[in-house]
Amino acid sequence: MTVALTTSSSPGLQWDIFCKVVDNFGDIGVSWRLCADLASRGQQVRLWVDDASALAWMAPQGCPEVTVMPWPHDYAKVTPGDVVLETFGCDIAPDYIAGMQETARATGKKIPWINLEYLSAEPYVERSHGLPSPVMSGPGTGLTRHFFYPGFTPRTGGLLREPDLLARQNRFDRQAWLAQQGLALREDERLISLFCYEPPALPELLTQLAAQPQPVRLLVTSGRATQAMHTAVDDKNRLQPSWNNRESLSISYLPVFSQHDFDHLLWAADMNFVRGEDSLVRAIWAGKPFVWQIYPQHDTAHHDKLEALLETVEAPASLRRFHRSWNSVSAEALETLDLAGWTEAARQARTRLLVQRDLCSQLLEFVGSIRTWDGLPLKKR
Ligand code: TRH
Repeated sequence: MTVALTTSSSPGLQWDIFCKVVDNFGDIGVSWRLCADLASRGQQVRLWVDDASALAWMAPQGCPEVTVMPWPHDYAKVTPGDVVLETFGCDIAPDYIAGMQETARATGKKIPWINLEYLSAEPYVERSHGLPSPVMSGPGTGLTRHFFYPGFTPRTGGLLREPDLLARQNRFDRQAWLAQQGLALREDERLISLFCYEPPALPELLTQLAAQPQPVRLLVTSGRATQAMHTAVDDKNRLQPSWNNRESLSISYLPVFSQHDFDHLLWAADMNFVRGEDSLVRAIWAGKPFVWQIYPQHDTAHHDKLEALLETVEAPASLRRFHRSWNSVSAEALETLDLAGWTEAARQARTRLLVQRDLCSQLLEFVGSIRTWDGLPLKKR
């Protein structure tokens, strides 16, 4: 069942958003973008997070309507917000849930409680989006959680896309931004950004890039991608010292960027290698050809997830083969890069998905519909 959406929105509500950082930057990255997006639409947000350290570089300017709060916390002293959202089933503290229960008892109204799920293009997303799940045990017994699934079709919750994203993109001055980063390029140099885990095919990619007729500059993001690149380059230098003799490949190692500058990197490059969840969406909005390294799961469930995404973006056959090798789904040699051939598909996928309503608009509407059913006023208490 899909919950019917009304056209009402929820102006000026207090949101409590919970985030547990499991590993990497996706949990906090998605949570922060959501908080900032909600704030830009007149909502007040408290982000309860167990490790806020990445925000120092990801969002150094903060956001006026978003307050970052520590988790754990003494929730007995906290009045729950008008909306509660847990990201990726992160299990809100029982004491906080007890406070939600208290509010329900005192007012006879339940606080909308949303579980924001992981992004996938698989068919189950349409079936599961919006489903209510009554809580049967623990301090929340009798309350109802609602599942909100991001996705790529109109019957899903959509993708994060800030109202000013396209205007920012239109204003973007590539040359000025590259100069600001101290990236002096050769005129005919092609730019490829690299944000990845440790893809076994990385040495193969380097061989391919070093053999390109046109010079390539690889912009390697900080952290795991940089470590993986150092290892791959060291190995190549040891085993095949002449691998880049033509010097057509040069490598720049980047500092950590704010999320805004991370977007700029994807807009500046001619092609982007991305990973995880948030950077995939940003690569789609960049409208440049991209290769996705999916977050690996032990049971290989990510294989189906990868195929679903490739189908959704209508990736050309060669790009699909490239993805399978890059993600170790197949043992085939890496397909030859085809920037020209893959560019049109990336542009078309972006155009198709821009028609879809963005995640925040849909979430506001969804919360509005839950509040209406439960007899809560649309306006702030
Ligand atoms: O870091 P990730 O691999 O996160 C992953 C995935 O989300 C995965 O699905 C999840 O299960 C796992 O975490 C726990 O990739 P992702 O999702 O793209 O998040 C990276 C964030 O880091 C994104 O918001 C962009 C941001 N970023 C910057 O802001 N500056 C930078 O310099 C870089 C490299 C990234």
